[in-house]
Amino acid sequence: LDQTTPHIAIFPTAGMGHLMPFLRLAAMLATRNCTVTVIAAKPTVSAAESDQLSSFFATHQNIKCLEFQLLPYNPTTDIDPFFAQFIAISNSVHLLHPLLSNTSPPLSTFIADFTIASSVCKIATDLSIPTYVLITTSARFFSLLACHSQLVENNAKKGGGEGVDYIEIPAGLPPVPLSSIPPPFFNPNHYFSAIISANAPSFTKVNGILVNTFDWFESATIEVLNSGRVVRDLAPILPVGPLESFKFGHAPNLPWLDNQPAKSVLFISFGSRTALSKDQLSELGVGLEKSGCKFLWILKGSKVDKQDKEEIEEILDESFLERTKNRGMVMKGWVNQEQILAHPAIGGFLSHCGWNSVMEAARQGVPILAWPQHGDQRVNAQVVENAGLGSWARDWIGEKILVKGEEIEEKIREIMRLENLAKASEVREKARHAREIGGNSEQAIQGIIEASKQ
Ligand code: BUP
Repeated sequence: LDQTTPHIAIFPTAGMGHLMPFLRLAAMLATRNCTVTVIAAKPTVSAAESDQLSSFFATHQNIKCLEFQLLPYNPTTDIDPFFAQFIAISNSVHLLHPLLSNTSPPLSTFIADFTIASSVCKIATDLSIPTYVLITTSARFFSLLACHSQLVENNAKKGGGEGVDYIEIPAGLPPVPLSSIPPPFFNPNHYFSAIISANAPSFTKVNGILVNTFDWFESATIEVLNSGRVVRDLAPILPVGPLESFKFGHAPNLPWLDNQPAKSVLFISFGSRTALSKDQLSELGVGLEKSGCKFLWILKGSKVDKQDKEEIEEILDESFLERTKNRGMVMKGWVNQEQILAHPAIGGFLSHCGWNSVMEAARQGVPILAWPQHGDQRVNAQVVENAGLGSWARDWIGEKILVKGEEIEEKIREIMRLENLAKASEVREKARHAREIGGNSEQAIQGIIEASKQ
């Protein structure tokens, strides 16, 4: 075994929000003199995932792909297809053992998604190699996952949240509004909750918990988690973010954007899994039009892209498209989001606050107007606001309420103000320091590589 080039296996699970950070980490390790194998579970849920995997391996030929055919899983109930994939991967993961015990060179470290942490821990123990989990959400939301069983128990004692506005977190971390916690979190019969309870115990068994965040951005949370006071014997939290973007086959071809003045365009995307209702999309159009702001809007018509067949003109009013054609651009399909956020014309980001999007905006210094929808997004939106990267439109409560165009107009005007850019630039500088040689995030990555050589 060549002790100078460790062989690290990387295992993402389902959805772009989980795949992107793993591919980024894989590329970063490969450029830091590691042999890297990415385990790609097939079939994927979305076309975006399989396209991304193909283009990634085409442009990173030094990274090995281990195609992992999943056992068929046919849920009897109506279940979110991405959750179904987490379960399918969990059900198949034992089949990995023989594939990983014979690799050449032998594996030195295993880094996996937290949704399969327990099974991966067993394999890594058998192979006598260190295991890490990579957390694809904020350290703040992770603190809820880490003490899930305790929070569920406390909630049950308090009568299932009746009359409770805030959830207390151990060790003096600020309480979280109950309205920010996804309801399935407290429902032991829900897949989301079952996945957390099955895997949270391994947070004390792994060698480290990598989080795509940086010390400056979430310092208080990271410090408290690492004090051992939230969960006794919790593995060390290692902030490794913001993860660097990897090389792509081609640059975005957006001549319209290239011709816009610096920092004048609002970028709008609700991530890979959130489709707003048609009524809400139309109100967003009203808000955009009234604000007078230039915009680049990535439109999504359904949760899984394979079903997203409608044309832009079938989703948005044609007269809106006609009236705004000189100062706005609406697109469907996959764009390279981080490259767009890095574009000099982008001056704001209306975002659902998926955590990767937050880290990309931090890395590029783009102020966020947070319109979280579900899952971890409200907790992430609070982190964004606390760090000074943007503001959270708190009253826009997820999927249930129709937010009117006038309210959207006002918030858009606010986020495009110059003072927000100054604050976001400061965040960008802190993010860059974390990634420089000697910065906390870079040191954490180097620590994992060194530990893999032993
Ligand atoms: Br859509 C889209 N291009 O067109 P999040 C997304 N992305 O590069 P999500 C593109 O996918 P969860 C597109 O830059 C980010 O890296 C984006 O992850 C990229 O949101 C990733 O931001 C999306 O975490 O995940 O997918 O909604 O719901 O798990 O937060």
